[in-house]
Amino acid sequence: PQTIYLKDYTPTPYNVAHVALDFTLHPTATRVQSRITFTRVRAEDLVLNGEDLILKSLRVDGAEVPHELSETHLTIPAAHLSDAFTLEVEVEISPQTNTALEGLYMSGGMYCTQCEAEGFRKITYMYDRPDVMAPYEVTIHADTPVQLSNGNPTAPGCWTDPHPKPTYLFALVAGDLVATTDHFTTMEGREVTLNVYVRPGDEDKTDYAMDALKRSMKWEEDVYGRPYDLDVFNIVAVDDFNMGAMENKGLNIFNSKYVLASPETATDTDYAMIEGIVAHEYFHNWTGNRITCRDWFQLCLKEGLTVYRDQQFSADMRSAPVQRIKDVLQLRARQFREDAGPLAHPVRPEAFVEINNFYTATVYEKGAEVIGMLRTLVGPAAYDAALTLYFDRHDGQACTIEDWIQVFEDSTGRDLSQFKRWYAQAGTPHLTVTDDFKNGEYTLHLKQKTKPSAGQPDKAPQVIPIAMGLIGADGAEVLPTQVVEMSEAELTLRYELDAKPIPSLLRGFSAPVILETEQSEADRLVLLAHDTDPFNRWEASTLLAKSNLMANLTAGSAPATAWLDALTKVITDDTLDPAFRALVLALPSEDNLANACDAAGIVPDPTAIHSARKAVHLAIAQHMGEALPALIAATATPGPYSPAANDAAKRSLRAQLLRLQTRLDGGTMARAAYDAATNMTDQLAAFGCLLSAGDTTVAAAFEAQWRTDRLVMDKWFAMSVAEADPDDAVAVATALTQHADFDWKNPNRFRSVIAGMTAMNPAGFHHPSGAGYRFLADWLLKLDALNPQTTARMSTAFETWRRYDVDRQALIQEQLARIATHPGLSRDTAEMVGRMRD
Ligand code: HT7
Ligand code: ZN
Repeated sequence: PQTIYLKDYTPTPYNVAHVALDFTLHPTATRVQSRITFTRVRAEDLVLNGEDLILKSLRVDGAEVPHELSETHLTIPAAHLSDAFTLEVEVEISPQTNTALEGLYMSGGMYCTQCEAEGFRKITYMYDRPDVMAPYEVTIHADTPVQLSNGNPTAPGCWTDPHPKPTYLFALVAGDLVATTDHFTTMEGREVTLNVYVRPGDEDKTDYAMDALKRSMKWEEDVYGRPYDLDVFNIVAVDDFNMGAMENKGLNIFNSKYVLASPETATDTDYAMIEGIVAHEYFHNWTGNRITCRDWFQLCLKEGLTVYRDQQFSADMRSAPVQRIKDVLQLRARQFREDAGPLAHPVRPEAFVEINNFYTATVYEKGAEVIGMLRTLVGPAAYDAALTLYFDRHDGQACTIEDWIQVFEDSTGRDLSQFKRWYAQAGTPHLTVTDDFKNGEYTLHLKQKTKPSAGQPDKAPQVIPIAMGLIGADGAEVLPTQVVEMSEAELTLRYELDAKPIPSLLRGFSAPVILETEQSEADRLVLLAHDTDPFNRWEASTLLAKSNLMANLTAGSAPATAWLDALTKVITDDTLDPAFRALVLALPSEDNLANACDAAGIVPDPTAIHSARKAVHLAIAQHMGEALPALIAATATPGPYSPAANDAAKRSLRAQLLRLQTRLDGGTMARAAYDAATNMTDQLAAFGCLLSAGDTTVAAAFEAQWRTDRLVMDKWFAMSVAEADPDDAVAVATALTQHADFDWKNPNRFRSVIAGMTAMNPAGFHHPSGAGYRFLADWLLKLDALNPQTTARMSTAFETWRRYDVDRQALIQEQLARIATHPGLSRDTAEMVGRMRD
């Protein structure tokens, strides 16, 4: 397969002035007529993308012309083209047999599209690349009640999108859909009709998505000064979808999981995800759609910035410190993991085989961290000014990271050439800090180093903004937060002080680095109790939890009483946000501990990690013992369910406490909570507790109650595997794959069972028998033939294989080799497996 390089970027020899598309929809024989107006830039052949298309007719300015077809391209020789011409093409495609869910496909009897990154080429012949932008006119002929496309409607089935857009933002939906409708008046006075389209029967689950949309529209006006620009904004929920959602201009298409919510069927986490993803897709209208990417190497230009903006939005809608802690938990779980393994790549990659493989945590989440650092470095006012310049200067353009950085350089006068290394160097920098106190001088010595990664043996120092403060041994703040910029490999900071303080470094996690200090447990206990920065209070608690878990794992030690006391103090402190307390109570994940072992030079044993985590959890439960029932009672949320942060916070603490209580009473209180639950958050929390306690009836009861609800059943499938005893996990997962409702072609259902094992039951997945690895490989090979994108994404469960013992390594290698040599393996999966094996 061909590798595409950033350095090879060349503009097209023709521009596209206008695109008109006429669809006659049919499940297996859809006709697409296109009328595309081109203007010449260079006299070269016209080479357009096109895959899985049956060409029916082709004319240039009304005349037949010679042309060549390959599996992937249509070529018309330059000799038959003039300065300006219209290409008319008719093709036939088969949405029903399109199982890859890219291009035009069918989901539950409905037609829908997914064109990012390169799906438009499965609809008709076109320059399928983001730097070719044009206005679109679309006509849809279909016997469906609803037909939608981008832009504004002009007649039934007819749509005009005046804003030039690349192919990846094209969308079409047709089917039996019902809309919830509302309105928003923009800051410019534009009356916008808002619709959330769902399948009949789901219309009572759209309120929250609509509410989140209106709040997003208002927030973006208030905070970024950017209004919406069409008369209609449509959201459609689709059951079969490879990712979370898609920001098509004026017609966002969503995985139904991120639209549909009712108190009975969706958890607080689901509500928060819906809010964040609705906002994310809406914010793309400015950061992605109006200003798009010149090429796919610049993906972080739109994704990093849009993730950063949706995180800002969620922080404003909920608790900012809690949001930050959750974002960092995600970053460490997904992006640090990626950066530490064979799939590490820069935020702006320089080469790819299949671009779908680069919709990664590094591009999205590290990309967002890079924006956050930029804002910290220049300050909030300069950030706002730079963003205004970015929107003014680049509206309607396809841009690069260089354009983005230039805007900051021009608006602040700063030289950001070194900062650009954050986009170019893969790997997480390690920041090692030592300190000393002598003769009234406190010295902090900082060193940064990034490990080599594929193709990058030597890394240069990066600009690291370090937000820091100093705390006295009595807990009083000696130095309030200040931002120190580190740009060299080493930095020494000096402070005149009366006594040695405790440093509180990287407040708010001001840079995506791994901080290595020699901080004592005693100092961590002071920070946990007194740090003025909530992020670092939580960080202290997580480091204490980790060291206690590691001590149990390596030496069988019982958790330190001082830590258990401190934990109890935080948990019982009702002046603290319950959501914060819940985060403090949550133990580091098993994967996180495996990584901690690896970092400490210990080969992780997933079985032992699972046991150590259980032992420490039990010790916490025993320590809090009698206090638990009262604490649980104090988290009650009387009155009707509200997804708002306050109530959700209490439920999240309640769930953690109930887990602890279950370790003591074997599930008595969880059973009562399950029976009394009136919302899915409480029901699912109690369900998990009961499964973990070995309850033999609750799974069937839950299933019987929710059999007809697709999204709730996804939770049932996932939870059933996640809570299985590691020795039984493969058998449980295998049995679930034989369940009548295991529709493996549906990505949500597939992920429920497969990731329920790989991500949520690591001790089961890494079972010494190798059965977990075989199970994953079997299912990846089965899915690959139908849906390469989701298969490739899920193959990353193997990315940490080098951490493990030689026996496990050999077992994983065997499965990776089996996948790699499978006849007909997709380009997507071949690239991922190849990179993991290198
Ligand atoms: N920009 C979108 C990314 C995307 C995608 C979405 C659905 C299916 C396949 C996809 N490939 C790429 C989603 C986003 O980041 O907002
Ligand atoms: Zn996005």
